[in-house]
Amino acid sequence: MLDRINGLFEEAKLAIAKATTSESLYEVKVRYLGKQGSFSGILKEMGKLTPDDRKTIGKRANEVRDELESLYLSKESGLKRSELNSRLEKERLDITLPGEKRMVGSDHLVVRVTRELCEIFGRIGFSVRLGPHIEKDFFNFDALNIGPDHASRDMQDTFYIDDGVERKTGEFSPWILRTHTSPVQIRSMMTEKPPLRIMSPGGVYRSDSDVSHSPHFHQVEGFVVDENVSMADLKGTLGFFAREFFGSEVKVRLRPSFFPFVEPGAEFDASCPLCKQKGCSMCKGSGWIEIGGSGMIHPNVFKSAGIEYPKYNGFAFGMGIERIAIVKYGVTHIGAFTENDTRFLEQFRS
Ligand code: FA5
Repeated sequence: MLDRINGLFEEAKLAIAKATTSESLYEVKVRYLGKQGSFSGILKEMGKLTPDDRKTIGKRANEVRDELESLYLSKESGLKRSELNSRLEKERLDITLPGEKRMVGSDHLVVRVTRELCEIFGRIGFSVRLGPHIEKDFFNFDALNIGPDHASRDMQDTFYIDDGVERKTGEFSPWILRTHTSPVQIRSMMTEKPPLRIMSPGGVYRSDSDVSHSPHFHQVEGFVVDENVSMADLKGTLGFFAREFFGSEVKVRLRPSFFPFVEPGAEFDASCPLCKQKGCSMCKGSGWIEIGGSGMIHPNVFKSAGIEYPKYNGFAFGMGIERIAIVKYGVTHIGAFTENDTRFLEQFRS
């Protein structure tokens, strides 16, 4: 047994000397000195020895174990030190190098203008409601007095969502991407009681694309439902918005126009804030810039939404957020809003 102990001692010393990492060294320790290791195996057999042999062999076994333990500890501290040194070498930092500049994000121009609009209209008592982008044709068209044959229902203008139902040619899915923010008028009138003074900003979608039209753009809707609301209230509200948003000298004019959900209907223009009506490329020399649509809410809209008309009446307006941002910040093409060129976005850091 003494020979086996001495043999194992030599073997373990060699294994300790050969270990190159603290992990492989630990494996050596487990193999020779662990509970299930070679030395423990031998020590378990000591019971079979005579008392004299047990004394001599036990003494030698203890010496060998103590010596291996101390060899292990000194090798372990050497390996750990050199592992730490090589890790520090790899992680060496040259604190004299110039730092990396961190890019800080900023609000997108559409978000910034939307916030501005909420703040401006908030000052005259409008509160914000949001509507779903995936909308039912009832809210986007029918309830807004847009009949089944109206051109805006055409596939050329509206993105229909395939609901998996087979239909005859010319029949469309009732699910669409909303083409304007006006469905929020219906949703609000159906769930809230007048007086209402609501604005609703958000994304809208149309099958439309050129330098001034984008398939996904943003609108803000505004509407008031109360007793004795007049066209003068509409014009006063739009004038307040135009002065607050574009500048104190800006005027607003209404031009008769048609939208099925208002009667009378009007497009509204702002006097060009860039050239102060002297004539420039933005207003194409006319001195006026088209901003959006507006009018007195049509009785059929009140009927669909369950509002008691003529006890209550009201006005509504809607405008393109990119459109007013283009005018105020001199953006040259609508694509700049979606290209995400950081040189464009960085100009609107607030
Ligand atoms: C409407 O969408 C009406 N819902 C507005 C309205 C509300 C009228 C309430 C009356 C009462 P229109 O289709 O004209 O109207 O769009 C309103 C504004 O959205 C336009 O003046 C324009 O600024 C913007 N717009 C329309 N199409 C696009 C497009 N494809 N890309 C970017 N902006 C657009």
